[in-house]
Amino acid sequence: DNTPELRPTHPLALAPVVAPAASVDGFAKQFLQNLNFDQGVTLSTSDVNDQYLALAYTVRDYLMARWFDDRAQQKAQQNKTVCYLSAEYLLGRQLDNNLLAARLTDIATEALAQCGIDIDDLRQVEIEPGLGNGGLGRLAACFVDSLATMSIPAIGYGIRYEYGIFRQAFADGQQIEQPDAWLRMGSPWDFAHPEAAQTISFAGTTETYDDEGVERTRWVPEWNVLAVPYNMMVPGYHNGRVNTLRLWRAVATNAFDLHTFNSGDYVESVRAQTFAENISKVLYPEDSTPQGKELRLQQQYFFVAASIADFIENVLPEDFDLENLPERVIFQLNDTHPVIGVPELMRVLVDEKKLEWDAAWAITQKCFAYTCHTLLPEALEVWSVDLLGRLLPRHLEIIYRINDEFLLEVRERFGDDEMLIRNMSIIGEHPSRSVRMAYLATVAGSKVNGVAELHSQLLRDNVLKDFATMWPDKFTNVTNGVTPRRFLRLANPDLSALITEALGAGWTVDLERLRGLEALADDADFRERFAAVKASNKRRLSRVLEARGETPLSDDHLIDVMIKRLHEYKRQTLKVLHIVSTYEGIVTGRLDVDAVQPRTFLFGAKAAPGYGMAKRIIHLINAVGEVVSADERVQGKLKVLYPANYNVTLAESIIPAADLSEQISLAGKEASGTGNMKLALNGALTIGTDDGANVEIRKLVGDDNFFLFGMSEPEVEALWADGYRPAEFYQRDERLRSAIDLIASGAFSDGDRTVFEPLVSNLLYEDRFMALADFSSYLDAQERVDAAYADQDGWVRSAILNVARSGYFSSDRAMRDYLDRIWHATPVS
Ligand code: GPU
Repeated sequence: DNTPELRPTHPLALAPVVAPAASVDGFAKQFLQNLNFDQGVTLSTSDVNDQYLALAYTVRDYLMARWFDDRAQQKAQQNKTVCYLSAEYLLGRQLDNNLLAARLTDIATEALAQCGIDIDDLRQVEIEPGLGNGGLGRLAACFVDSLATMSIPAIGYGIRYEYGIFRQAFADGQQIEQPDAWLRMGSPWDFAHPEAAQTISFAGTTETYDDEGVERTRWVPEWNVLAVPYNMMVPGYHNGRVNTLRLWRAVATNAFDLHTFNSGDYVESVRAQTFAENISKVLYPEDSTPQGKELRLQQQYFFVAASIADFIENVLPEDFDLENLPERVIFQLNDTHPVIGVPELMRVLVDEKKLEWDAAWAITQKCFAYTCHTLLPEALEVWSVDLLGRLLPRHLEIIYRINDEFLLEVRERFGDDEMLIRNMSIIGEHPSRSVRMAYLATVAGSKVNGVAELHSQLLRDNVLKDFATMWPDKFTNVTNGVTPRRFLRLANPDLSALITEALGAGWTVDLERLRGLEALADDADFRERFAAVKASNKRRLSRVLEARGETPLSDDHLIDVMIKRLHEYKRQTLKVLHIVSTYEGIVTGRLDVDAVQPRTFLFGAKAAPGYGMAKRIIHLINAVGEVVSADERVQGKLKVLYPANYNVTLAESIIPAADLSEQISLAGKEASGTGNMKLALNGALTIGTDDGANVEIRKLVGDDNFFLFGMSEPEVEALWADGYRPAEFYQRDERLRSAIDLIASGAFSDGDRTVFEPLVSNLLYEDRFMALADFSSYLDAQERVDAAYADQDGWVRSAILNVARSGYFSSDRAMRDYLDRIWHATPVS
């Protein structure tokens, strides 16, 4: 489809777009052509980055024809499209995923080999696009993978940050942040479409005007920027589909400097362009703790306004009647970050398309659905009315009107209960006037979902209780999932091969088939092979760590893994207390050394740069690690490893090698967790609290194959209500006292007692996340782990059962649940 208006006559121009031949020769030819004509080098003068880029372009070339096809087909079929709106996509490396999806892995490997190149060398060159912080961003990446694999017409919309999540380094055990210049070496997986740019406006005023006898409002903005889309292809697995991830980059408009910064100073005005371009410059590195910064609101509005306009103008047919919009689109709000899209769609419908308010509101309510990802009060995003009104004056007016009408509805339903009105209002008054984005999303959305059963229940019972009373049917659950392509098939090739041998190949798109492994858990030969895979994954991880300058793993160690963002509620501190206690127990002779299994504690975690306590915890982990790893008295027994800059790429090496998965958040705090799923799926046993999706993991894998500990959520509530005094636990529990005293004594800070004092006194006198209350239960569970690991046969059996029973946690299943319960979209035929 080469633009028919051009009336081409050349036969090539009339022919359909075809991919290069799917053969070693076809691949080699395209690769060399890209190397020569895109990279401008010959094979002999090329370096490894040239080769990597040419390889990536080649894979892209294969996907391109399918991507054109899918666009054309979606346009023709006019199916309902899922528009996933997310400020974060934590994609991880693209090369292997795309080779796998397009069945090109073997062809590419051989074609490159025949060019004298080892494809493994090129794999290492790719810098992963880290356009997200953690679970929420990675979830979005899993979802777009599953949507493509299930042939659902879907577009992922987001921001093309120039700098993704910072690179973490350690200096003297403390985190330092370095900018993530991921675009520096080229960006072969996305391509710009400047012709489809959108102009996005900000600030200014609103005014009313007479529109042929009708009074209307319009926004007179003060400045604007261009949103330039970059498409990334999202190939489905072995189904020939390619969906789109459309990420927006901010570019100054030509008029930008002239309009607003017309100082007559040419150099100043060019410099002022960077103001506009700052919008997509950097990802905010706070996970679950929004900062309320103006630039962040600019980012949110920027990408959401561009996405909505893009969908209406470029995906819908020209003459589309917007009354029918809900039949063609569902905008899924990935947490509150894109919620400003609600008043934006209202503004487009009412101010621009001139629909009546009520009609526009009816449409808007059907077009949005909201996923909440948290229970922490500090994670619920609010925007100050001052700031929002300054940056988006028309949107604030619209929000006020939405709120007025909503509160009328509340009064009609519940009477003039002023307390209730204050509690439910989209506008909060204390400590200062602000817009509660979660409430706006709840009022506007057709559905509101939590991300695990417990989480959805707590949303209904606590955080959004009044709304759930008002609209019980609005609330639903969709338990998270993870893509088995990346996190099993690619990350764990040996286990994948073993599974395929046992069950056939279909499991990659039908993960419940893993159930077939249950029977094999009792097969000694299969257990042996499963154990051999785990051992080989540990050796592979060891090589990866060595290449990063870390100490290698010891063969016989239990690999105990805690990989997730550093956050007090996730309780890395509780993990440290266990390590310190075990260390102290061995050194003082309190513990029977033979009962303690040799263990390596492996951490991966970044802390938000401004989160002081989290950074102190990192420092403590590293300090404890250094002392423990160097102490001859525990040599061969205990080791602590904390490789810097944990990211998706490193996760792909750690997860397949893990024996034990630490999921130890305080019950009621972790919305779901998704690392817990990835680890169970790769045969790690979980030690965990009854929190988030742990609850469902435990139910599925069975109590015998899961180490449960700690208070339940109702017990947590009861202890709080009772008045929680952590120091009492310290007084009562000798093991706890010894561990804390050792940290306080300066044993891990060269005798300096001040270094970790804030951390220790926080634990003793505040301990918001009740690490001390769960400590003894946790240690007991760890003793059960040691005993279980001593029985290798039993352990491997449990590990196999974990794999066999984790099929439910495929993001394909999560997509089916979204489709059934919320989206009601169907696959393209
Ligand atoms: N999550 Br809110 C984030 O990663 N970032 C956030 O800003 C917020 C939530 C996580 C939850 O903490 C985690 O429990 C969940 O599994 C994940 O989102 C995906 O739903």
